[in-house]
Amino acid sequence: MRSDRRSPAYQRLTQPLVREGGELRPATWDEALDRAAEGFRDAVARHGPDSFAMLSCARSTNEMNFIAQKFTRAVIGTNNVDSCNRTCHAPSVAGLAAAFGSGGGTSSYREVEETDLIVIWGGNPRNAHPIFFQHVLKGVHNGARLIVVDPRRTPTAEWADRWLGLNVGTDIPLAHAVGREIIHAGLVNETFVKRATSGFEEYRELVEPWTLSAAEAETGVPAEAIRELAHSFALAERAQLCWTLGITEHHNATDNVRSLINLSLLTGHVGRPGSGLQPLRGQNNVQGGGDMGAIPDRLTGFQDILDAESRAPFERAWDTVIQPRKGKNLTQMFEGMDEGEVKALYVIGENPVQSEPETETTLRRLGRLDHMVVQDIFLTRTAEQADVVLPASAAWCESDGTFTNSERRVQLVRKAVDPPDGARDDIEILCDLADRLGHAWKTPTAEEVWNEVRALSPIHRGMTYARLEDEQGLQWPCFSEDRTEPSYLHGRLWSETPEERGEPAPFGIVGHSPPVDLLDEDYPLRLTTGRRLDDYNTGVQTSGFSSPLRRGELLEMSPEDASSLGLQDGEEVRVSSRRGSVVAPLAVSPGLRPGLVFMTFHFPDQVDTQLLTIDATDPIAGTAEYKAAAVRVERADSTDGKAKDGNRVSAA
Ligand SMILES: Nc1nc2c(c(=O)[nH]1)N[C@H]1C(S)=C(S)[C@@H](COP(=O)(O)OP(=O)(O)OC[C@H]3O[C@@H](n4cnc5c(=O)[nH]c(N)nc54)[C@H](O)[C@@H]3O)O[C@H]1N2
Ligand SMILES: Nc1nc2c(c(=O)[nH]1)N[C@H]1C(S)=C(S)[C@@H](COP(=O)(O)OP(=O)(O)OC[C@H]3O[C@@H](n4cnc5c(=O)[nH]c(N)nc54)[C@H](O)[C@@H]3O)O[C@H]1N2
Ligand SMILES: [Mo]
Repeated sequence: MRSDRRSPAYQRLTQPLVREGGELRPATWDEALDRAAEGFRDAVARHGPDSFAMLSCARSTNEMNFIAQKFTRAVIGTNNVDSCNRTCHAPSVAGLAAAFGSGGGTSSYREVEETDLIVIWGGNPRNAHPIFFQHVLKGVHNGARLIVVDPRRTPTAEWADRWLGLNVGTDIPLAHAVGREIIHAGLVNETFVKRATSGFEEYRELVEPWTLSAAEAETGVPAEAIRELAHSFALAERAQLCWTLGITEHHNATDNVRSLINLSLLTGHVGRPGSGLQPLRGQNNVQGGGDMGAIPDRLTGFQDILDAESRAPFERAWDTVIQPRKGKNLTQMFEGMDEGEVKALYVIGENPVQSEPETETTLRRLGRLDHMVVQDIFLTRTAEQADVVLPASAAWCESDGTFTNSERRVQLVRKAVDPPDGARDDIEILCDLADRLGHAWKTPTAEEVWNEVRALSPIHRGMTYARLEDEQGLQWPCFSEDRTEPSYLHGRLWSETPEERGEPAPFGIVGHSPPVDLLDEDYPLRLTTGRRLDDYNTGVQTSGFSSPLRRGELLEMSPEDASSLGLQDGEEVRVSSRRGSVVAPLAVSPGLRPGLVFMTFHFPDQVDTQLLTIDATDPIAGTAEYKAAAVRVERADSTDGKAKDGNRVSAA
């Protein structure tokens, strides 16, 4: 029988906590807010504003994210603000911005219904984006072909016309081989390439070595399947190229993204109805958090922090001077703790102790802080490390405001229930702290905050609450109240005149770089980590419900590997990487190819997958290579004793 590895339910936080004599104890709101503000004031006084860092909540509203970055920039005076976007789609934003000047997905959900080919590359929306997947199924129903590129035969792949099972970390060779085949078969959209792109010649030389057979050897995908993908993509009248973390959680993630964008440039599958690029964003409002400026290099509406003209309206509105330099991203904040540069951390709705790679490294870094405040709806493992814990309301049902989804659509959310007694709205807490730090911010309504967003961000200007209500949400850009822009971006690239076309989109000249954690005799299996339908991220929000379908953490392995290792379905196995080891039940899974094993990170209180993952990050976006660790799997009782035990409860 399987052991029950479900996490205990987390209890809602209803009282502030402060640390005293090493322990967290209950406190009044006044005491906790005073302590929180004092710690921030102290850090700034002793080490300057850049010793402060803010993690803002991608599950909370646009309005709260706007206030969180305003607090960071106007009250503290630093640009050190970021969110979990860093752990997932920051490379998509960086790659799209490098190609097209702005980092948003280029098309809309509706267009997936009205297209001829849908390619899902490194994503499993059947499980992770079920609403988007309904649009995919409508597209398929309307006649679109569906091709899935994923090392695992996922539930999404089960619906596909064709599944390309590639080796983890070989997306660039695969994309380059597709590009080369399109060129050699004479299927390039030459007019588009000539008019709207730059760097084609260099790209042609770059992909030339990636023949179908060279790519087959590297990726494991049969040459014939690569050829078919190339021809289908180039010949489709309209095509959608969608990707998620299989592309972005790698040490070379921005390059991965560029290699996919190259395919849309070759074929002109961008900037037209039904054709486009869609990174499916992760958390319910991670798109909005970034749009609001809760990122270290952009102000609200993606305005460049380095540009004085962009900063000026914010400085006037807030009567402050905004630092003319990029702040630290989440990855750099954690490195900055090691280096003594970051001394005070304010975490709103994030659980980095269980979501960052290499748990021990994360804990060591947090331990070096002088002051940490965690504002959450639950007492997370991260909150347990804090000096002050502030109980928040849950934005998705206990607050008013707006969320922005992956297709850039801003939608109203309404308070449906009251927060539990003792918990307070995230915005109200931020305003009380601002007040204690010398900025008399009267707590605004969500609509008042939104109107400030509209005044400062041209791409949101036309979206009044009344319009959002009447029109069931609006997509950015929305420059004026009387207009609606097309549902896809970059139509300019198809204009006849160079002035209207603007900057050409450059091909990304990016080479292959295999995963950092190399396979060898001791660690011969590739572990990739990801999601299941029934659980959410670090499990804090989903551990509380029980269902017979939920099985806790499992080590999924191909039947071939299980048989050659002599392991049975259901038995306890020890999984070890160069960083640590955990015990989990084995699930023999026909969806996995030999050499590949899979785990989630949904049950860290029982099995801490992050002891296995590697802290190797993309140099441009800062995203960690969660998708590729090297591991060894053996029967649980045959441990060599060297590895650290990552199981908090006994394996029985
Ligand atoms: N049910 C549920 N839904 C969720 C979440 C959740 O926890 N639970 N989390 C939300 C969040 S924050 C996010 S960011 C999204 C993530 O959504 P997804 O990115 O779709 O989810 P993952 O399972 O992390 O990874 C997607 C796929 O990448 C594949 N993959 C691994 N390595 C590679 C590779 O080298 N190349 C390619 N091409 N593919 C590879 C994996 O096999 C996996 O099927 O989901 C969101 N939705
Ligand atoms: N091994 C491995 N690790 C990964 C990934 C992977 O694929 N593999 N994926 C990465 C990705 S894509 C992501 S996004 C991260 C997720 O990492 P995190 O964002 O750190 O993890 P979550 O479990 O989503 O934590 C969300 C927290 O927000 C709190 N919260 C929810 N709503 C509110 C609210 O309205 N207000 C406040 N104040 N708090 C709220 C919840 O209680 C919870 O503690 O994990 C990353 N880590
Ligand atoms: Mo995510």
